[in-house]
Amino acid sequence: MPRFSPEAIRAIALVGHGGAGKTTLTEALLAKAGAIASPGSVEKGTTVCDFDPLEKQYQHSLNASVVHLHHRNTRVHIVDTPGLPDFIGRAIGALPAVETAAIVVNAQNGIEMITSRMMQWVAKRNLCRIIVVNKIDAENVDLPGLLARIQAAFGRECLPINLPADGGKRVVDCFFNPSGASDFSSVEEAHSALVDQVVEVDEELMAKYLEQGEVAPGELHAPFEKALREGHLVPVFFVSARNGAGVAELLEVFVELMPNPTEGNPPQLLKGEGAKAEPIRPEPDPKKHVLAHVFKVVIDPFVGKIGVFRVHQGTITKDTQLFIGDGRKPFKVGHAYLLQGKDSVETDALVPGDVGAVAKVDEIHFDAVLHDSHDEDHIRLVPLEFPTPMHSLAIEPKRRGDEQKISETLHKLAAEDPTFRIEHHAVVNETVISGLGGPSPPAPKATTATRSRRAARDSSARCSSKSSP
Ligand SMILES: Nc1nc2c(ncn2[C@@H]2O[C@H](COP(=O)(O)OP(=O)(O)OP(=O)(O)O)[C@@H](O)[C@H]2O)c(=O)[nH]1
Ligand SMILES: [Mg+2]
Repeated sequence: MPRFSPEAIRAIALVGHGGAGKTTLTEALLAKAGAIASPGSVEKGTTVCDFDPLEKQYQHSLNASVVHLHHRNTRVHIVDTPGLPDFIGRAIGALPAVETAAIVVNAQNGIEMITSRMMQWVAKRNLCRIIVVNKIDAENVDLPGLLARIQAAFGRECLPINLPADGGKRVVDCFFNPSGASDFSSVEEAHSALVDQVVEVDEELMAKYLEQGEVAPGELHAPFEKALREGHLVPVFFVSARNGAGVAELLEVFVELMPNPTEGNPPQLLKGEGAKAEPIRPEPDPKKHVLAHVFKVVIDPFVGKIGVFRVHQGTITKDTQLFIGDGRKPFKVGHAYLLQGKDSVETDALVPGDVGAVAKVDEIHFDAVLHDSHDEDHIRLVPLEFPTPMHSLAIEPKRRGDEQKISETLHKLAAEDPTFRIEHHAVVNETVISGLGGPSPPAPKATTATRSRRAARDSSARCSSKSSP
């Protein structure tokens, strides 16, 4: 497998409300880049990302799923996240893995609850943002109205970087090659608005632009990245994951315009304890000591515990010895993997920007910092803010003696979901589980409680609903 320099890597999370089309779009991007032969469908349960039987049953993503593709000598890692509120902890948990969040908006439904909340969560984590309006092929969509609502809700910095044409069958580029007719608005005006916005972050370029009336596209790259980093520009991209309009162009934008690890905002890491903790800035340099962050854990019945991480500094190979957080006992990587949904592909090296995985490491846990030197301990991520679990269930074993089985299953769930909590109330000798999902979810949508109940049932447990804490 070819090695990529950090400059040739992009890491992008698709986030947004349930049903916006993130998994379908991931599928379309994988197919367009040739990573899969043809796009699967959520309805048929044939997508790379929704591989869990429950995801197929409910036709919703329940986990953050990682895939990668290659386009123009660039490796693009995509994290497809769940949009259902019950599983949103798994989407928030994945944000530290990427430079860019693509907030996918359903053109039919417009701005939804998770759209707005994601825009805030992502801005708080200092990620670069792009809004992707999907389903432009659908009937009765008001795209000019939606663009106006996006700008009213999230600011004038949300500017179209392409526009739909031929009734949503294709798109016209407004940045690289702005010419042609669009379904609404003007391509030339959209181009000028983008350039105006970008040059505002660079005084010298602004002066040149005012004097000459134009700047060469090459000169716009660095200020474009700066504008993204500072949240001064949020490009709005129109696409249809279903009919393919804009998919090739979106790949192009990911590779040409979205930040590589040297261009994005650095991850929010702290070194030291308590009040003495200070922000540190890892260098995305493959030659330095390793720093990586675990953003997802999977307990696989066959493979064991899988830690999915993002490399921020250094190079991880099969021979690397890694420490977990402040632990003193290192583990040897053995096999370094890239992920493609449920499949793992062994690779010889993971460098800054890469999203990779290790298997069979029992001590690995969500939010762990992995490093290869004692100088690099006492480093952790600025804590992620998760919604408070609002639903609790008291559970008890149906049969005496099953306590151990139930406890193991619950701890597996807690390892995988950062918002799932287990408490033992000693006075009444009661185990209470809490999560974001309500105890009686409307069919067919799955919730944390559904999974909890299912897991608990599998472990011969009986649940009784509790009032919210
Ligand atoms: N018409 C149309 N339908 C689409 C498009 N993209 C996705 N869909 C459909 O929208 C539904 C939801 O798509 P998903 O890809 O599962 O959406 P998601 O954002 O991954 O949803 P969650 O996993 O619940 O967060 C499915 O029925 C898709 O077939 C599109 O571009 N046009
Ligand atoms: Mg999905």
